[in-house]
Amino acid sequence: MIDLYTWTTPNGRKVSIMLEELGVDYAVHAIDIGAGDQQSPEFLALSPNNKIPAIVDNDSGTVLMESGAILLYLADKYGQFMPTERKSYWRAMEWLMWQMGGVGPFLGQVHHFVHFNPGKAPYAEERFTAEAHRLYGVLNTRLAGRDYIVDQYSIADIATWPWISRFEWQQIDLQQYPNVRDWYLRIAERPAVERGYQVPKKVSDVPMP
Ligand SMILES: N[C@@H](CCC(=O)N[C@@H](CS)C(=O)NCC(=O)O)C(=O)O
Repeated sequence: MIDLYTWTTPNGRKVSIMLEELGVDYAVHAIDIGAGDQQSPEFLALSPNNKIPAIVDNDSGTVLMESGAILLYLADKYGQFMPTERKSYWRAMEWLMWQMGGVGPFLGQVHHFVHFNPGKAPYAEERFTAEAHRLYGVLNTRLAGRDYIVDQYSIADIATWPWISRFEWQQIDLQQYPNVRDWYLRIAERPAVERGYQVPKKVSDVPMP
């Protein structure tokens, strides 16, 4: 049994979507980051960076924070959603790192400055909005002629999709990025994605462009 500590955010949903895709048994523990649950000593013992998501795998005694590490761990443990052929494996790793180092941090800043605090820091709004468009452009180019980021559906897609699901907060018109839009809708149709999106609780339907 796996314990998942999470909240209704893109980084949290990556892991609930992965667990739903794998069809494994897991227990959900809601860490309300708006209420400051992430600062509790109990959670800090699991996640030394005070951020969700984190997992405890009770089979192996593994405790992990960082969504990218958790996705890699689960892909390795269950032998799914990560290509095994060497070239594709590293291509998927490359795009997973692109998500972790680019999409997550920069789109997160768009949420902060553009969605939650508009008008307070025009330079930051302009800078992070421009970076968001650049990242959407990169993904749009990568997805030209491809159904998924690397070969088959993989953790590169699972890591990236929940961030794109916040396109409204980012004030992005997905029609401007048709390959991203088609990929987004393809993944949104998966029942495991629909279920994973609603963990630890439903706040809305999956956004549709
Ligand atoms: N690099 C981390 C980022 C995790 C992260 O930023 N989590 C956010 C929610 S999406 C959080 O816990 N924020 C609470 C806080 O910053 O206090 C990962 O991918 O797991």
